[in-house]
Amino acid sequence: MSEKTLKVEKIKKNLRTNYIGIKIHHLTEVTSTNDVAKKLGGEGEPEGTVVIAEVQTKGRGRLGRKWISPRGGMWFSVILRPKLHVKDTTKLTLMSAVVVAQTIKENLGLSAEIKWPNDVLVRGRKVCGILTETTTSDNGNVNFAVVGIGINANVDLTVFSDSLRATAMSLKAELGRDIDIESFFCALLEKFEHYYDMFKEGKFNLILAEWRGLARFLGSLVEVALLKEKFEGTAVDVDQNGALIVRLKNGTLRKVVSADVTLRKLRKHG
Ligand code: BT5
Repeated sequence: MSEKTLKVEKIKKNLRTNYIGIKIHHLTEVTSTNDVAKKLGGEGEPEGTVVIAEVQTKGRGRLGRKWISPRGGMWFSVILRPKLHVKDTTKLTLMSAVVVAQTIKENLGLSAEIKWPNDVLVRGRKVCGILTETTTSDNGNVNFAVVGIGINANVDLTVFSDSLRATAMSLKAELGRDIDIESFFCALLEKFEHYYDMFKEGKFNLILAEWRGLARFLGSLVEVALLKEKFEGTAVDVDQNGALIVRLKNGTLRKVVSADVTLRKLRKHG
């Protein structure tokens, strides 16, 4: 068992939010914070409750992929109770990507960018992944959502495999020093509440506008990998529901709801 490094008391003292993170379950080791948050959500924990762990033994990404979650990382889940149809779940992921990217920029001065749908990158390498899961009623309305966010905060990259080191980055490695975990986490939760309030006020279009500004890959040539198919095209935009719009070589537009996107050739800027 590892020791706890996150100081929840310090967070509680400094956190300026009304409901996000007012209740924090801080665990030494879990399978996945999303598992714990889903259980707590089912038991009626209030909106804004956060579950954070030092280590995850079965951290997961989309489609059952593994999320490597060693010590030093920020592995947490937020329970939300939005009025939302399940088909709009991606909106919460896009919102959370804006939250993480903006916090990295403002709190640490690094230039973070977003890759559709759920990655935050620093200098083209993944520092954060987001996994939003929901439980729904028969009509498809969301009972509650769990937004799981994994940030390679003070992760030592030597614990990653060679292949993961080629695509991943940590904030510590990028800065050459440990980040102040508690102050970063407070800033993140405050921003989360700000954007989630906007979301609940029906202002997703404003969040999407910010998302576009952070999504440097828009306008670039990408490869899109679906479960059973791959194709190339130019990433044009995201629509109101968070789907990616890709222009194929023959000029037709194709909408993608769930996929992996790899950058092929970056659009020339300026
Ligand atoms: C994701 O999936 O990026 C979503 C990751 C969500 C993690 C959080 S941590 C808190 C909560 N509890 C959980 O169990 N999950 C959430 P996806 O887009 O499918 O990307 C998965 C891929 O990212 C893997 O197949 C690896 O290639 C790569 N990967 C795994 N661990 C990584 C890490 N720590 N940093 C960067 N890349 C990683």
